Amino acid sequence: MAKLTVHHLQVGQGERIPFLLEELGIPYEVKLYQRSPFLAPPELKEKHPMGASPLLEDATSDPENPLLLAESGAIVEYVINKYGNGRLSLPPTHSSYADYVYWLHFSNGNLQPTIFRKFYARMFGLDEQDQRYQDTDERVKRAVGHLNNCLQSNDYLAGDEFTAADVMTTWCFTTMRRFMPMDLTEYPGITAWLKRVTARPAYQRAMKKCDPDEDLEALISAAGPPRFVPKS
Ligand SMILES: N[C@@H](CCC(=O)N[C@@H](CS)C(=O)NCC(=O)O)C(=O)O
Repeated sequence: MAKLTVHHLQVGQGERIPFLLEELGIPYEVKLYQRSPFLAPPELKEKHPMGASPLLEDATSDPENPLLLAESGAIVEYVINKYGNGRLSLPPTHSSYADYVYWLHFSNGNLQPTIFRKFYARMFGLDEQDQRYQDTDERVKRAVGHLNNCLQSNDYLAGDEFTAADVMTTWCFTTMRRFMPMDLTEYPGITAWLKRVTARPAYQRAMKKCDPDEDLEALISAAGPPRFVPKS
């Protein structure tokens, strides 16, 4: 049996891994870290050169010297292929394989960097009338609109089946909005998908373990959850 520990910085993308492990029915433990005040506390920074969450510790092969893996996308592929028998992924022979691979990588490779560019434009004081700010805003709308179009005609990102692409993307429209407010009223494909995905028992169980204080209704509402306020 796998001996897995997920290191999760609370209110963050680390929740993806417990969500995946719950879906796959793979046992794990979770070690929680609190933001200090916004970023990782020293204990998490010491664990890995990047000091970011999630981290997966796998003591299955060598309990004395467990493997430590960072990057949520890498962890998702590792778990699915090593312990999940490929479940929640689509094989190359599947007609939606290209869609699966595309959306699996879209959240970390495109959506998040696009949203953070706008976040920094605002943080560094660019006025909303500034063309450079407007360019970042236009690109966010393009990325979110693109995802919404996909979800207007499909139940899940890769088509009819729930896959790891949905696991990777969910937090971008739930917990991530605690840092990057985004109204989803104009994106009914995304809000309907959020309801479907977050109603899954695996998501509910994962969030109870990762962030029991989060208000799940607020996380999926079109208006979005309240801004994150660090504990003093
Ligand atoms: N691309 C990485 C990003 C990891 C990351 O930046 N995680 C955030 C949590 S949402 C973090 O740990 N931030 C704390 C810090 O950078 O100090 C992944 O997908 O795992």
